[in-house]
Amino acid sequence: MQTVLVTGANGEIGHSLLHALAAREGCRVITLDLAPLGDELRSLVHDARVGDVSDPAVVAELEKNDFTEIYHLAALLSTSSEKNPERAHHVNVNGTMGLLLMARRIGVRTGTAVKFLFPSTIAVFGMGSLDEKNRAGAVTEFSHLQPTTMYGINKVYCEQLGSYMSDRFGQLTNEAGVKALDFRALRFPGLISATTVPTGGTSDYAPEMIHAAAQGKDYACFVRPDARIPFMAMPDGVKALLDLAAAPAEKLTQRVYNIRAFSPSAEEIATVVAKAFPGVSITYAPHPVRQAIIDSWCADVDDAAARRDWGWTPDYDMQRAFDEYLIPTIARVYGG
Ligand code: AKB
Repeated sequence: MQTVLVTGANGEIGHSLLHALAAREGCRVITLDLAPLGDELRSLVHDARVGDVSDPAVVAELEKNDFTEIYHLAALLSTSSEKNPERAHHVNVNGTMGLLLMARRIGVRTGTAVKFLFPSTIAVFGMGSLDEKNRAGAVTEFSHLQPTTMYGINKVYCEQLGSYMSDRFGQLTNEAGVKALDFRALRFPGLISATTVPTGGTSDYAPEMIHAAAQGKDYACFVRPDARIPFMAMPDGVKALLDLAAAPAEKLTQRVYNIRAFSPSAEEIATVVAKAFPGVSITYAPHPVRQAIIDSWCADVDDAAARRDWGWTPDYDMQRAFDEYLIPTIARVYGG
């Protein structure tokens, strides 16, 4: 029996991940979120805790469990973090540090390395100008790491913190020489779910546009038509997390991996959405702060390392994501 912790379980990734974990044999899932889980999600898990991941008392209670895997999804996303940078730092950095230390202590106690799955982001990249962004194209894990947002800074730091604690601090702790902590991170592009709408992110224009159109509502997009970042359908995001968690440690040549599926401009997304849901109007009203964030993120990432080391490949390109996942599922969600 594996005991798995999912923090931020009420968020978009959490919703889909909990369904996938519920289908796994021999898996006891404990969740943590600031808000109680809805009835449907509650029925999928063993124990649903309500609390703040950055609260040491909450972490002390969690620590009584012998977790084998932790999916640390709780975070303030990019737009929310710009509105409240101090809170973002507290949750995104201190919350992660507290959980990493907890995971390490559990690994020491149980003699089994705790796998710590960390969703990082394309927000760790920082392009100095649009020209630099266009010239850079698909960036590797190791270049352009000059984030311009609090969220990006928090995430790139936590990638390094988790790697440090696994590679140095983590392995020194068990008498038997067993590694206590096995940190693995994925740099997610914008994720698009057919069943939930995100809040507080800057890649939100794509899912907002699709969900608005599916309800017959017009949409004013908060970035320019030429804005381009990579995106991915949510089932691929969850698949990537589970595949990276399952990958044999000896196959992994790095702790942090880029992943991607497709990289359309806002206008290319709008064209597909307008065709799928005719009659809605999509206009552009760029928001200066959010546009600057998108301009600072890369146009695409190079995910060759993930493909090579653990066989990453997305199931959904843009066409398939819309035709076989987003349009049919969203139409059902909104009843027609
Ligand atoms: C955000 O927009 O903040 C997130 C992300 C790309 O990490 N969706």
